[in-house]
Amino acid sequence: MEWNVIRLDEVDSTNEYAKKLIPDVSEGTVVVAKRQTSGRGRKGRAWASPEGGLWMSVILKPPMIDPRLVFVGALAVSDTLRDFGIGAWIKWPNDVWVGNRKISGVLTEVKGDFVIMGVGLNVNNEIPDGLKETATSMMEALGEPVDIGEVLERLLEYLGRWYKTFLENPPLVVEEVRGRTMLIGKEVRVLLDGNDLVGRVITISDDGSLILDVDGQTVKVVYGDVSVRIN
Ligand code: BT5
Repeated sequence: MEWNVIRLDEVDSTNEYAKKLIPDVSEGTVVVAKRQTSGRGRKGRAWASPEGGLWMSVILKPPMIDPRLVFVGALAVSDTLRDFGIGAWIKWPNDVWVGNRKISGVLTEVKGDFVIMGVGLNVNNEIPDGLKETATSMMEALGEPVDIGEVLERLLEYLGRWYKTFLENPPLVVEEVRGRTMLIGKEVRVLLDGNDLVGRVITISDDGSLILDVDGQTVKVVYGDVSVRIN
């Protein structure tokens, strides 16, 4: 993949900025900002984006819109972290965690034939007060700051590779996520709108959904706005 990087000092959200470029833009355009004034997670939740973190969106035009695309982002982040000596695991469907703290989140959005894949990764940024118990950064994990340019370069390299794998063979991407999640076998609570599911994770199926055992019944949770808590 040929990446074409647009660098901004400040923006509301790189995903919003990227969306405005569509459709007059080519696949592989990347928007990176030093800080976001209203970075977003799923469902309009706020994403803390102070200076020092990596906040970016890549514009893709896959032949099909597929929820498994979000795994491409999570796998690329986890590979990048590994290169810096940080062991991370993927929390289905869109998070990357180091131990019991979130270090990165992926937000994919669709506009027309395009997918905007937003990736937020805490690098050298300060973790805001309200998130100190639940979030971490590369700097915190390593005890020293890292070269954010190098992080971006690695991340784009891995995004390109995993995107290629996704295009050729999506189940292979899922297989890799399965191997990098700590959820399998765990008791979890899946927060669905208004009705939580509690069960044991059996696996992540090839189509990308989470398969749970809920009181002896097999339940399939499709990627959507669900959060998983380890019980
Ligand atoms: C996500 O949402 O994890 C997706 C985050 C995507 C952010 C990127 S940054 C570049 C691009 N532009 C954007 O505007 N967004 C994307 P979700 O699964 O809904 O998780 C949101 C939750 O994560 C919040 O409710 C907080 O609890 C937590 N959180 C917020 N900021 C965080 C941070 N910097 N580090 C770790 N956790 C954070």
